[in-house]
Amino acid sequence: MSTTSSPVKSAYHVEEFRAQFPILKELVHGKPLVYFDNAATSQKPRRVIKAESTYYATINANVHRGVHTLSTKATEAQEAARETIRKHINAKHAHEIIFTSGTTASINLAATSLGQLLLEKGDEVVISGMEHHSNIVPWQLACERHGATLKVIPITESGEWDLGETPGPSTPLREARSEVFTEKTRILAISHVSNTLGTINPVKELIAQAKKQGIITVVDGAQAIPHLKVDVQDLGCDFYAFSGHKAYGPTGIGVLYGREELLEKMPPWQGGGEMIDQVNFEKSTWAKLPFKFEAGTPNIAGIIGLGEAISWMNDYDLDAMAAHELTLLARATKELLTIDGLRIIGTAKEKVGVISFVIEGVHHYDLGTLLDQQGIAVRTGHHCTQPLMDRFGVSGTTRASFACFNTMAEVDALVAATKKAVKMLR
Ligand code: 7TS
Repeated sequence: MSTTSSPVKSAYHVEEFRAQFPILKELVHGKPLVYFDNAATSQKPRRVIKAESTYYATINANVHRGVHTLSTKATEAQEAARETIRKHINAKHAHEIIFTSGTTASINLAATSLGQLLLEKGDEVVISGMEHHSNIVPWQLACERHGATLKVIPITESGEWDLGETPGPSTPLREARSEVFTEKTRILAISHVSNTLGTINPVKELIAQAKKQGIITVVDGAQAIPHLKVDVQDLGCDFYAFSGHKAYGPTGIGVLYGREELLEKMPPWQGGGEMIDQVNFEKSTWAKLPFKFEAGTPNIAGIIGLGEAISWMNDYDLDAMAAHELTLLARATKELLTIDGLRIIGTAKEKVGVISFVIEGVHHYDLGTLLDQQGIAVRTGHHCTQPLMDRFGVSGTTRASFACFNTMAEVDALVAATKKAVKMLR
């Protein structure tokens, strides 16, 4: 379903991006929409919207089930999307790409199935203190089921993993890491990029350390896929989870990449149609990968839409998009800090275009409501990271998260509207 639109790889023209997002023409409270809630869900370019509607209008049929023409076409379109995604994250095999309903489902699949395969009483699962609830609760449940313990990497004041020293190419992670991993550690589950802080974590280094000890690694890539070029083989992770809807794709579709060798060993997590080889009342056997983990009719339109979103991103330059978002972040950071009593939560050196802040004497909900009245959409609250809020001693933050189509003028509008709101609320 991919189109032949010409790539824009040179200078960054934000208007060229804006023209592709129909929703940006909407007015909110009579004001032009300023959409700064991309970390919750990104907006969708016309090509993605069209790919879904074209699917429904011209080839809608169930996949891998019929011999009729439409079923064959739907199957081919779905499997082409799987290949697009495989290539995008550099997985070795297309059957290592499992379609789920989103990151949450992907991590639940991993936690349930890996838990059953690996965890025994006394074992440990390590996560970090900046995880989204989706990368905490499934592991808690798995630990409860198998008598294992959940351990948490602490977070520094700047919003980075506290591993004893700053990791980097020239400063290899200290062996002090063995405080994080013990001989009982079986699984490491960490986010690539924090949804609340914007921190880009040194996942590759920690994965390398974990691998030395035979620990299985699961990466929550929900916030990385929209901004970073991800190469799962280079990262060395065993699993990588993400959602379509945060990367310009549709809602209700996500991916769990898993290394073939492990997926082969893992038990299915849901039973139903298409995930079986043979069923009889005594015992059933399982379909080959990836279908063993894809019970029931998949979100075919969503898969095709996600494939289109990935193709769309690849027709542009993800690095240029991320660099543009970082210029917006730099301006927002500088200007928001001129507001008396404003504190930024998440000041890591390596960040994507996400800024979370609190303002003395101003509740984030009140600020969010006043910003909305100016047409500015931000997220307020705990961002599904309550333990992280506790770490920073706040009940919630206001978060602006940038995408390729946002402009400097919009950042200035956010800053002006925030200043105005603060005057009203204090
Ligand atoms: N992991 C991270 C890092 C996330 O940011 C999110 C969603 C999830 C997992 C769950 O993804 P889902 O698609 O399955 O819901 N984060 C946010 C957010 O920051 N604001 O709204 C949703």
